Amino acid sequence: MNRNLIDWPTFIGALFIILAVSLPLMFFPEAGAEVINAANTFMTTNLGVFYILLGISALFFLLYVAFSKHGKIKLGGREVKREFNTFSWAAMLFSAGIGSSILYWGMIEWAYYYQGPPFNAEPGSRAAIEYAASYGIFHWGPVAWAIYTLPALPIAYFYYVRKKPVLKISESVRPVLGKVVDGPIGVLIDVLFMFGLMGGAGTTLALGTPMIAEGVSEITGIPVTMGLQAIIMLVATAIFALSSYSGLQRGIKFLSDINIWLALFILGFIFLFGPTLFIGETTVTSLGILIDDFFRWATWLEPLANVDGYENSGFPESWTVFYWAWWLVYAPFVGLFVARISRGRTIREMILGTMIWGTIGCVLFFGILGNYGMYLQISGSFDVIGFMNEYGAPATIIEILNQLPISGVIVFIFTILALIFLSTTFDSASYILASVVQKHIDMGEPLRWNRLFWAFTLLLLPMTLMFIGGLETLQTASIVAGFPVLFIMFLLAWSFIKASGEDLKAHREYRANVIYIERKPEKKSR
Ligand code: NM2
Repeated sequence: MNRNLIDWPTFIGALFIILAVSLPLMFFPEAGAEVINAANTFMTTNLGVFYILLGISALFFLLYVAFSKHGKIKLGGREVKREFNTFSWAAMLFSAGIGSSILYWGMIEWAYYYQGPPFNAEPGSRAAIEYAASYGIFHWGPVAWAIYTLPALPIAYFYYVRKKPVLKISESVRPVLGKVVDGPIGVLIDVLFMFGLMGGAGTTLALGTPMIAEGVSEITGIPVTMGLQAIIMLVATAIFALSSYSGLQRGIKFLSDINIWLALFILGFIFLFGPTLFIGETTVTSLGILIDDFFRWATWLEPLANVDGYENSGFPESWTVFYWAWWLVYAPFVGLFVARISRGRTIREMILGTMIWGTIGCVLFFGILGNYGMYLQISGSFDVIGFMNEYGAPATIIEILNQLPISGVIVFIFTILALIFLSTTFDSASYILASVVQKHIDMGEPLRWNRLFWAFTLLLLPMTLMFIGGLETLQTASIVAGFPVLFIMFLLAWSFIKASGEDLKAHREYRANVIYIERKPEKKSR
């Protein structure tokens, strides 16, 4: 065990902040839940505009970078080959950034919009149905993926072009903050990012566990209890701890590949054996609606509620702002991960690849899973909404699958898929948390005990909260944990432009299609 490699202030700082949040919640669950809910409401209502601006600016920023000369820079020297082929690369970035939540929301998000549509549409009306089919794709589409991709730019740039063997957020803002990052501010940036990620992971686990539990209960007949949910969390942890322990090339890549194949199977099956034509047509039509309404949705904050009989629906706060906050807390982590696997690509390939593959993947899930459920509702063959209002979302998801042929097999595969999807997010998260608390990782991998340690720590807060009966509180944890990350995003974007701009100035082969920036490896710091 090499203790010298560990960056103790960050390690202890992160642990401290997690305990500082978990312990009071453990001892004062009710008061704790109240404080968290109040903070959520305050943030989404009063600070929502910042999240909305972040989303749309991130999208334009990335498009600019991709098509400017910054986008031509290759990550790594002239001889460097791509470390992963495009399929594995796309599979890994999708599996890391997307977890079991896509199965949850992909199946059921439409049902919420159908009943509570945006823009004052009548619940259940034609307009509501159109929004229901397309708004989910918006919340998992290009803006969301732009939020994910932004941090990858400076991180990949410093890692592969400036050759600093440190995978840290604080390191990526050095061009802007200078030596300040070597002090407590640097530690604070890393700790806040880790805290945000834990909040986001909490939201994921709090949504995924009850759904997997419903699946297990459907297959085995065991009722859904807290005990069952706890066992599921432990099994998921065992899987992702093991995969993170075996590392990037073996464990993480292996699980991601199975994940994608199983997902393609489920999607293909529902598409072919469900209402194929309806699914196809509705998905395509939704894309049109989304493109047509894009700017309206991407900037909607409902300032004119109460004028002309418009009611305040709370839609932007509870959906768009919540989503952007959730993508935001995961973003530096996904950035670190995407950066790590993108050696040998150009910045443009990394940006467009992540945004395009990511969006296509999400469109497939929402188009197929969501429209299948919506078809059952509209055609009257299964009252999804009635069932959901009575038994809740997780049970409804499994019941929708039960309407398919060979539903036993499908529920089984779906449940396994949800478990693996959850694990592929958490294995990369613990891998990245471990990297962040090391001084350097020398192109290799972070220490094994360190990876295991963070795998189990990720479980701590959700597990305690579940036992005190507060998984709901955790479902919106991303929002509270995410606010500081907003500022970090801004620093990251600035820092990338500053550093790559300086290097490009010194660079001669200006007009080439791919720009190689050769620099000597920089010294390790901190
Ligand atoms: N995002 C993509 O729970 C998950 O699937 C991981 C969720 C941010 C909405 C991320």
